Amino acid sequence: TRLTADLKRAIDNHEFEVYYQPIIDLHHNKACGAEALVRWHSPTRGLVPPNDFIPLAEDSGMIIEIGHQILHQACMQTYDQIQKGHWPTDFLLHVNLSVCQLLQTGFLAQLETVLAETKLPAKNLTLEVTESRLVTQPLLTTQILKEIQSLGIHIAIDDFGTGYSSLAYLNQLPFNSLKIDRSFINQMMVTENYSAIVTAVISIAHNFQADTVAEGVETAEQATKLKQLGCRYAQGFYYAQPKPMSEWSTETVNKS
Ligand code: G
Ligand code: G
Ligand code: MN
Ligand code: NA
Repeated sequence: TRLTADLKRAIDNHEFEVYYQPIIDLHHNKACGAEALVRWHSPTRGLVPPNDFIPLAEDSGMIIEIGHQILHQACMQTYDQIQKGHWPTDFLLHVNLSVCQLLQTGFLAQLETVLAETKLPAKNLTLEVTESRLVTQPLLTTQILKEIQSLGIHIAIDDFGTGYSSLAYLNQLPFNSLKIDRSFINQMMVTENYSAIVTAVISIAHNFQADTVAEGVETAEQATKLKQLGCRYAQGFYYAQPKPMSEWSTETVNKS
């Protein structure tokens, strides 16, 4: 198709740009990390959001090369920000990973190469994987995630609570943080049931010595509630939209 051809050209021409959305430490009300969210600058289509091309990239296998470019760009820019003193030395860069990237042969070597080339320490990198995508190959993905952790890279489970995986499976899965899906955060103020779900996720994470990141925080009331429930980290439009590195500068988020 036309989209496939355009996407191929986009890879050759490096048309992808990483945007960053701050992740706020609710204890200090400042950014302690950021999630990398890719955008495609297409010469004919304009700025294309990931939902419009990541699925095709996954089906066609192009996600392998696109994912590599994204990871490289994000690690390079993060190292640069830390070097310049704009971001703290313990800043956590979150990069989304498709399961097909995880399962490609030589992925571990690719990770090590990217870190070596960009000089970003492994401890500054968190890879986000979507829970519902892992269950297709549970044993293999668990094994690979453990190997990734052994490099010093952290694992976050994205969209947690929306998939069909069991809590028994979670017990097998290596992870350093759970990202609470924004549908729960959204409903939390409306329905007591959702507030109970958020409380349960935070409790599960604590039992696994893992952190929780609330996604899609849009109001001060949600932020206050999350603090009361003991959630440590949050991201969402209340704090900031995803934005290109050129718009980040040294600005910090200050909201209580
Ligand atoms: O930024 P936006 O809200 O449009 O992102 C939509 C979805 O696209 C998110 O759920 C996110 O997981 C996915 N996504 C964004 N950037 C990347 C990326 O670099 N790699 C992969 N695999 N998915 C991404
Ligand atoms: O699936 P993933 O969690 O990676 O998705 C991140 C997506 O969520 C991005 O597309 C980003 O633009 C979007 N997003 C970030 N903050 C908010 C928010 O506060 N509200 C909503 N509705 N979407 C958000
Ligand atoms: Mn994510
Ligand atoms: Na998510």
